[in-house]
Amino acid sequence: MHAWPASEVPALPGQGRDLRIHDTATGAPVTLQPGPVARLYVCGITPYDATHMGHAATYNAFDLVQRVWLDTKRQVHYVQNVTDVDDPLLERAERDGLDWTALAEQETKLFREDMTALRMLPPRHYIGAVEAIPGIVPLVERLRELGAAYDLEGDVYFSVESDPHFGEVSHLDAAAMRLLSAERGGDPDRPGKKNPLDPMLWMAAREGEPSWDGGSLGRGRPGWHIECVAIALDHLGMGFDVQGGGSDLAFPHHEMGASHAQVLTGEFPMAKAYVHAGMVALDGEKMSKSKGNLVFVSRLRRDGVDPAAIRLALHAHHYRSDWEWTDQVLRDAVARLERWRAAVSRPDGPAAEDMVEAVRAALADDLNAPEALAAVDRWVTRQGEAGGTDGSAPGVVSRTVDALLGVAL
Ligand code: 5CA
Ligand code: ZN
Repeated sequence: MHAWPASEVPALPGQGRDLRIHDTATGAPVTLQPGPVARLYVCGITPYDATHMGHAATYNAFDLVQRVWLDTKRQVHYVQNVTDVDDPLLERAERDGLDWTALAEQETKLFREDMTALRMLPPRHYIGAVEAIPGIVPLVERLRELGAAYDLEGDVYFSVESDPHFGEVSHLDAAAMRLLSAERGGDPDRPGKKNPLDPMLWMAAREGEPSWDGGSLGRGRPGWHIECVAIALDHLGMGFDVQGGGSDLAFPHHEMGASHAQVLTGEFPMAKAYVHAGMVALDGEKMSKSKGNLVFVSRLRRDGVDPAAIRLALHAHHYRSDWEWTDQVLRDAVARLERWRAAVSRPDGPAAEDMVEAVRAALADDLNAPEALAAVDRWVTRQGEAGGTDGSAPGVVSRTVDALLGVAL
């Protein structure tokens, strides 16, 4: 699949800083020291509806991860998937009388447009579940050979007990795991499973549903977790730097994915850090496609909202906190964007080196974007109060905001 065009990232004076980021698996911050090419996998959308502010907030967090790394003169190998066949997509297509492939294509196209407008850096590999099937089948076959998978009425399940490290991503107790498994695509109540938490690796073809040749597995379609494992291992290999997504993916998705990969390779862990963004809510409830309480990026754009203001609205919240989207959040961002634009259009200002360092320090410290905004605000205020004599400062501010925050002034 093709991704979307990259906006240019200006180089900044001085030295970038290594990223220290909260790792869900250890429950503590970890300072990542990737090689010359940092490796990032972020779970992509299930394309049955348009990009809402919750998605945008999650992708915003991982865009910042890349920008911090790029500022250290590293390259970033970024991979993202598209879950372009799964139950929710098929159900929505059925409900709306649409062809499921057409629905997936249409929503993926809109996602690309939203990401481009928001200046989110594109993945180097953008891979659909359907195109990954030839790589998924051998992994499921291998798990079976290893005794880590079993058949149930033609479907193939992964046995969580085959991984001694199972549970080490999300650290939940059995009751919580069971509850979340039922809520998030699992089937803990299906009779005949070895462990209620065991997730499906391969679903045998169902009447009226799409299916593919699965070799010794028979016709069917892939489970959700193995999709991301196959794509991540194919393009990044084991031990990549960050696996990311919203906090709703910690269990079961990232936990199960880690287990699949660890049993397959005998290595541990799959990712050096598991990074999770908080949930964005509207009217007190998590924004979700299934609930329908959504504010769409594309809708705001159609209403004439500047994507740079949307970006600033996202940055105004720490990525790990759960927060509420309100009209006030957007109004504040629009006002900040106006202030910043007015400031950088003046011919000079106070020296900006401290501001650059403050933005760098804030982002390198667990992506503290609100603090980065405050640092830029302080420069803008100083300029407003006392003017300045440095003719290069407005340009430096503009480039910093572009390179580190993805906002074009
Ligand atoms: N295709 C899978 C991942 S492999 C999936 O979860 N797709 S999704 O479309 O449901 O979500 C895409 C990303 O947005 C995920 O990282 C998810 O955690 C995140 N996300 C979904 N809803 C919210 C929300 N309300 N707030 C923040 N992030 C969200
Ligand atoms: Zn995923």
